[in-house]
Amino acid sequence: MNRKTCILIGAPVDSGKDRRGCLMGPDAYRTAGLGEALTDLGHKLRDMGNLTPATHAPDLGDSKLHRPNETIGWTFRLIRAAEEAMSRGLPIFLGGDHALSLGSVAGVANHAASVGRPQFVLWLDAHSDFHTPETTASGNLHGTPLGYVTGRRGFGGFPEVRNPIPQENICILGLRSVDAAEKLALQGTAIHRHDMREIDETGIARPLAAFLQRVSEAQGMLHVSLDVDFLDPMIAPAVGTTVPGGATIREAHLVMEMICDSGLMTSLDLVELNPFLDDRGRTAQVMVDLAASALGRRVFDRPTPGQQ
Ligand code: B3U
Ligand code: MN
Ligand code: MN
Repeated sequence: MNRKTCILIGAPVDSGKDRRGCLMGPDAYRTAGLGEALTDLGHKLRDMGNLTPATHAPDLGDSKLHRPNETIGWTFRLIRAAEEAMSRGLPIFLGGDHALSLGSVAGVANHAASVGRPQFVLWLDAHSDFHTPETTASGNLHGTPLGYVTGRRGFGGFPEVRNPIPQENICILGLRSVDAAEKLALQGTAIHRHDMREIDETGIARPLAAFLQRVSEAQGMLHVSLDVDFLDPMIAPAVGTTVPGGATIREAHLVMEMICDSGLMTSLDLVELNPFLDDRGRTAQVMVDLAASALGRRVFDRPTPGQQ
């Protein structure tokens, strides 16, 4: 693993859904030792502290959406933070709920376009997060980031998406809760999507290796967005939307080790951790350990079979 400059960007976004608590996420990751884990691996570390949203109109509760203006403020702020960080190192966005990825992904995509490389996105999540403000039934904007960054319509008031992610550059792993409207919309796209049934049938390495191969062939930049609910709630209970039947600790570490071996990851989101729901910090610790695996921690150094 070559040494990187890891840039921690605290993004205590809590406007993407009703239940509060994700705003404590960035400090829980720091408390669980994320910084030390990365420096122990030989990386340089810069911690930008916790951001605040750009100035925005007040949320008056008159929308079917939950706190849209605050999320708009966060999106403006995070696009800028992502663009700035990408030219200096590998940003790690410490969520915050998944609404933070409207900004982180749109921002890294702007950077990729500016250096003439294609942007790819690996979405590790129980959900597909492909709604728009028009299709969401819950009004929770944490269910919309993939809709936004692929350039779906209906995001009035949000920053314009200057560099939409091509659908075929996205891979979702871990799906087991997809709303009817999202399913219909997804089926008409080229987004690569793998549900838990497929993971049970083929193993998690196969679809991931195929995706990493495509990123590598295209000399792409790779953003990884890790939602706590990708994991099974037995190992990661600190999330508002637990869905049984998620990835095991072994599957999740394998994913991270393969990402590390590929050398392709250029940015990372850690999202949806709600420390208020945690059990003595164990979910925060699992997320820190997974980030460490993605950045080089392993038992013995050896390449993933089939990836040499
Ligand atoms: N698709 C549902 C549920 C959901 C999406 N993301 C999370 N939950 N975490 C929705 O509300 O849009
Ligand atoms: Mn999500
Ligand atoms: Mn989710």
